[in-house]
Amino acid sequence: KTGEYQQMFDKRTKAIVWGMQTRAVQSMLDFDFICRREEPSVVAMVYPFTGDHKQKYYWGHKEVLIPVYKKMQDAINKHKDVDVIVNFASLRSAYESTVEVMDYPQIRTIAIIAEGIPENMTRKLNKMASAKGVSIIGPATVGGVKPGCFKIGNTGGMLDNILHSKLYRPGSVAYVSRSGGMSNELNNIISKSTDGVFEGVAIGGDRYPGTTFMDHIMRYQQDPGAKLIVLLGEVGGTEEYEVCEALKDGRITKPLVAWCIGTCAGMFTSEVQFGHAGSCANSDRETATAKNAALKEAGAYTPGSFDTLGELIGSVYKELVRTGQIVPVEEVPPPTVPMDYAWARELGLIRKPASFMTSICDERGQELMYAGMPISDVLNKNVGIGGVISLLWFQRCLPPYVSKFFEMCLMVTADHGPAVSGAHNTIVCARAGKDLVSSVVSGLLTIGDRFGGALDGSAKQFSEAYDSNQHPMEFVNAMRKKGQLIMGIGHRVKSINNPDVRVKIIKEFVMENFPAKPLLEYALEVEKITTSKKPNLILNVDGVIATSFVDMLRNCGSFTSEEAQEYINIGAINSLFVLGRSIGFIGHYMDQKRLKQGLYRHPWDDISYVLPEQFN
Ligand code: Q5B
Repeated sequence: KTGEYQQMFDKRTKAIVWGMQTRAVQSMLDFDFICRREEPSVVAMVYPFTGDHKQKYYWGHKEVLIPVYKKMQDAINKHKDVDVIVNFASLRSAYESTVEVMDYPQIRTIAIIAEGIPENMTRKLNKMASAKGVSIIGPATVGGVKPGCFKIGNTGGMLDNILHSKLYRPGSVAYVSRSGGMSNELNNIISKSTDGVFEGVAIGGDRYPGTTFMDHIMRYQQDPGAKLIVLLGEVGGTEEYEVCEALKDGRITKPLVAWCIGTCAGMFTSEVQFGHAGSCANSDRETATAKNAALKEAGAYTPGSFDTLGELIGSVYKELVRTGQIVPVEEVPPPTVPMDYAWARELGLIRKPASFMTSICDERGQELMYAGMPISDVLNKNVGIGGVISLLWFQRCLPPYVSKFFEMCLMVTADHGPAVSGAHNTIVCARAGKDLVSSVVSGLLTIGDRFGGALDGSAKQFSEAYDSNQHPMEFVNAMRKKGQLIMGIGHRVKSINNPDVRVKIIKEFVMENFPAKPLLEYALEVEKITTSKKPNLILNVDGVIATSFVDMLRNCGSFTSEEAQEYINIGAINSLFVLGRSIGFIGHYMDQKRLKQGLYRHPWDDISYVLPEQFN
């Protein structure tokens, strides 16, 4: 309180923010911190879409927790010292939330940020506010700022801008504007030409703002801290004439620098609607030019154009200093606030080694890219699932026959009935009531050397034998001597008498389409030897895919021999079976659920109990 005059904001002003506007709240707290406030100005947030909880913010270098309430009533009851609401509600809910807030007598000021609130509703709000003695700033505004004391939401822009305009300590110039964007420009102009802003409010661009130019100018007139008043009006409306009256009848005695923007409207042949709902001249009186002339005539300082507004403010300020009405104070640098990581990085001030690297997919731009190919091209060029595999697994477009090979492998390995290890596990898991992911994963976990995961071993064993010029017979004997099974050879049910059609399909395709297939041919020689010993020791589906895969890597012309070997070494050859069989496992999961199959219990007669005898 200064005499009779009740300040709207001071160093102890406390606010509740309506809406989950975390950036705006952090911006308010950073402002408070550089203003050397003792406590944050935001004491609570209200957000009806979550339960009561706490939200973490920075207070300088430290972290603080600010409570978030579901209900405004709870926030108000817990924080009796709050008299400002910063209402970020959307245009649909701003009316209701403002009406609710006005029920609490402790609330003296409400800033309404939303644009587009219907004018009839704004007028109702204004009527209610005036009956209850509440000041509304807005709607359609960024808010306002009182340097050194309090800032509404995002006013003043980012911290570097706030520091640049010295909003962390009060100056002598109080301004009122319509536009939030232009209020930023005023902060800049005023800080350059004077000792800075004392207070600034953007009343908002709607036709019926909650508080008007006059409301704020009359506050500034009474406030001893405001030595010079700046009014930045605009085309549309007639309120500037009330300011003229107040200048003429002596209600405004402090020097007033005024300018209405939108003087260019006269250059257009028809009436122009500028950005704000209220910025359109409905008569000659509402033009910026007419209002500037009237303000000048009434005794306001008016520049020749907006370009010289700063100079004019500067010269009026200097006169006030010269006559001792303003005594500039010594500058004290504000405390430092750590810069946000994202902002510092954008400015190129810091660098940090990335925690992980990726080289196959980039989703950051406008369009998702698979290894450099926009997703729309992936579809327009019909690269198919084989093409997508080429891009995401190998970062390149492989020849069409390779894509076809991939797709065929996926098709033939997609399922092999419910009896195999993986499908069995998926079924048991689904019947135990588990979800899709758990059931499918349970099936996938069975893929290994014996079941479906022999591709890697097969690729390694056959290629090592082939590369070291081992005759197929030598290879078979050497493996037998080592007591090792040949990966990719043998099947539980398939044999030369009951051939595996899947193997035949892949073999024929590779023989016809691959430019060279030495490893597959080598494996077929091995098969001749193993099947001569036992008819089920055929080149199985794992073996035919694995050896063909290696032939593709080595001979399709898209890989160096080192790259081809790397894929074998890193265990990439199992990939086609894993992907293909996932299709079947998903099918089995759905099937069991659809068939409403209950919990599976293995029958006792199918278990041989071989317990130790000594306890019997
Ligand atoms: N013997 C697959 O064995 C099976 C030998 C061998 C040398 C071999 C076995 C094996 C290597 C791993 C492999 C992929 C366990 C299989 C798949 C997907 C599937 C599955 C489906 C689907 C079958 C009998 C005699 C013994 C052994 C000798 C056996 N394999 N010698 N190299 N590879 N293969 N797995 O019939 O002298 O009598 O002691 O481990 O490639 O998983 O449909 O079911 O799509 O889902 O149980 O197709 O071959 O034979 O172990 O009783 O052995 O043959 O040493 O000799 P069996 P065993 P001996 S495809």
